[in-house]
Amino acid sequence: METPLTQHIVADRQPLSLKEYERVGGYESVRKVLKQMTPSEVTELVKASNLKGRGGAGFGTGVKWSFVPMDVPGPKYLVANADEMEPGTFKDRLLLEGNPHQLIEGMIVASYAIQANISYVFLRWAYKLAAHEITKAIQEAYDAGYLGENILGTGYTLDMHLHTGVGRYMCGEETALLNALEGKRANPRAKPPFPQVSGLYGRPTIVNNVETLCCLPHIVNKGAEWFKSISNSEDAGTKIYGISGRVKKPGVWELPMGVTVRELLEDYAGGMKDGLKFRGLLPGGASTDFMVEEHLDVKMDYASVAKAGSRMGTGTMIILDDKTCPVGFVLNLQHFFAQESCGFCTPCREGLPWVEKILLAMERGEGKPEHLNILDFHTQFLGPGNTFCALAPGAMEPLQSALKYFRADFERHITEKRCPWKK
Ligand code: L3W
Repeated sequence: METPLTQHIVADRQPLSLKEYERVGGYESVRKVLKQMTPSEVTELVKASNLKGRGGAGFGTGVKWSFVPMDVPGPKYLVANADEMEPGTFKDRLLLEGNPHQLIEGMIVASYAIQANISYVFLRWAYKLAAHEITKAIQEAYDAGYLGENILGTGYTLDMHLHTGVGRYMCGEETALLNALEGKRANPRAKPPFPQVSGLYGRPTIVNNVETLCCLPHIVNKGAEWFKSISNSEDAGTKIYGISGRVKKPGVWELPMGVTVRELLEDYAGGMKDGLKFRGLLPGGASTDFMVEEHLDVKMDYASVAKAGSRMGTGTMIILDDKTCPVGFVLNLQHFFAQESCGFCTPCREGLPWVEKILLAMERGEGKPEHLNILDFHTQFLGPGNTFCALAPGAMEPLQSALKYFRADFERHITEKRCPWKK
């Protein structure tokens, strides 16, 4: 696949061996940063590139690194968040399976910038092929002297370990991930302090998403201005977008940041399957608000999607069609979130199963008029600021927007005492 970054995704998922990767410029950025740049110059370059975190929040990567206290003695850590478990999100998987050396290269650049000597790939349990490819690639990188002691004779040392999670969505939240890495229960921690200051074992730690780290070698090699120039919007770079749902050609594509929803849906995903009409979409995994027909010309970048009342999140859309019940669709998501709550804070632990129970009652034709008010209340009660982490507020985003855009469908379930989509 020809992409603006040319080797961001290897489409056939046949990862390059180290030798092949080097032949197309692999590990050049490691040579450059270790031999020609100071750590703070690398951080400044990434800041200037305007790279924003691709895991969902879109926080400035260079800004995040700049919070690491560089004058404090003792260990620092870099962690690649490869715990991709957001429903509908399958972009990091292709990078992990298809181009593991690119991730390792990006991790070396990031580790050097914050002067970490130990790094981890925290990988989703189910990603077996990725585990195999990363293990192989880490060993190749050690054998070639890109990892280990005195890398390329520069005196810089970096070790890298693969850690496989046990398959809990919660581990994707950076502080829960750090607890899991320490062998503790994966509850989130209170922030502040942010991991940049007190992370793994209480030490300064940077947690970056896989796609974010994979952008780094290209930024180092081609520069901050180049990275900004390949975008179609205020947000720099390319983005790996994805589409799932009943479209003609579901998939993932690396495209300039800021492609419109319509272009993605019609030009790349080939439009809706025959006989189906578009009703709405979740722009970035399940924990985002629905966008509808009026938003088709919105650019898929952080600011534009926020202006449309949602969040770009992971940039991998889930499409809702007219032959799928929106209540059942949201019920399915709430089942996932209720199951994945870590149970640490009461609103999330008790509230999500309650929401699921009400939606299930509606789907079974047992919905009551007061249920709509109860759901409305829960979207506030489980909203931002009322829970310990972003899991429950994220779960409320598809629900609150479904209640806004598809309210008549919820009402029909109650008045007709059945799901209108079921025969
Ligand atoms: C220092 C501050 N650092 C924020 C840092 C923070 C973190 C990053 C983002 O969740 C979202 C969530 C999911 N001083 C800081 C600061 N930081 N303020 O910036 O932080 P935050 O809190 O905005 O988000 P988060 O907790 O990291 C990420 C959403 O993404 N999501 C889920 C994605 C799931 C996957 C997956 O399965 N792989 O990516 C989709 O939308 O709901 O809102 O590093 O330390 N003042």
